[in-house]
Amino acid sequence: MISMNEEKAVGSVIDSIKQVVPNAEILIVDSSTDKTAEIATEKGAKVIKQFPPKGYGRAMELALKSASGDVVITMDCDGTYPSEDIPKLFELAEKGYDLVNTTRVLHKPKHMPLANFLANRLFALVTQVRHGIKTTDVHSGMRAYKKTLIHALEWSPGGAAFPVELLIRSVKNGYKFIEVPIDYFERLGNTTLNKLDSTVWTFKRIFCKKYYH
Ligand SMILES: Nc1nc2c(ncn2[C@@H]2O[C@H](COP(=O)(O)OP(=O)(O)O)[C@@H](O)[C@H]2O)c(=O)[nH]1
Ligand SMILES: [Mg+2]
Repeated sequence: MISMNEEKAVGSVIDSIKQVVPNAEILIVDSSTDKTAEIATEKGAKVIKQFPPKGYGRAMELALKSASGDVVITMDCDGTYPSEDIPKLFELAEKGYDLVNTTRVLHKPKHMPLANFLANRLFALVTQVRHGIKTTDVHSGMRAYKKTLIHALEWSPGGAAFPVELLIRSVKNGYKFIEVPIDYFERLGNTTLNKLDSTVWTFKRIFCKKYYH
């Protein structure tokens, strides 16, 4: 996970992960000024401090590259993703999928504003048309990645919407991809999402050739 000022959520998120996969390495790249890192450390997570914050993408790249398992599962540190689905993602990766994406938006989740739901569906539709990738959610934060994939490709983590690139670049490079539906819960604490910036970067990452040479 990556975290920035998630002290309201981090404790319960780590507890829920430990309940499902007690032996998993829980690693957090933290850029907080609040008590997130202390709580996470006390709960047994490995915390890598990245401060001052360098943005979602750079934190996520560091987290992905620092995890030690052959399969790395990402989630937001905000209580929105279902920890109980971790084993399902892990099993699909073990079966041979290099990237197991999840979709939150097969139906509109109760706790996702309508505008966000429609935007997510649009981003995925444009990705389908442009790249031929069967997806309905290019922004999901819950995924399983094979370690080999993470280290084989060169990423551009600067700027918003990095999950879009993680997905498209992986599939365009021939890695085996599958997507499964998940529940999406109400967020604990406040979002850091800047909608305009995220939208602009989403289209840049879908269309600009320099991201996929
Ligand atoms: N380390 C780090 N974590 C971040 C940064 N920006 C966002 N996050 C974390 O990334 C995750 C996704 O952010 P969130 O605000 O939930 O965005 P949303 O899911 O699009 O609403 C959360 O766990 C945030 O705490 C950052 O600059 N550095
Ligand atoms: Mg979130």
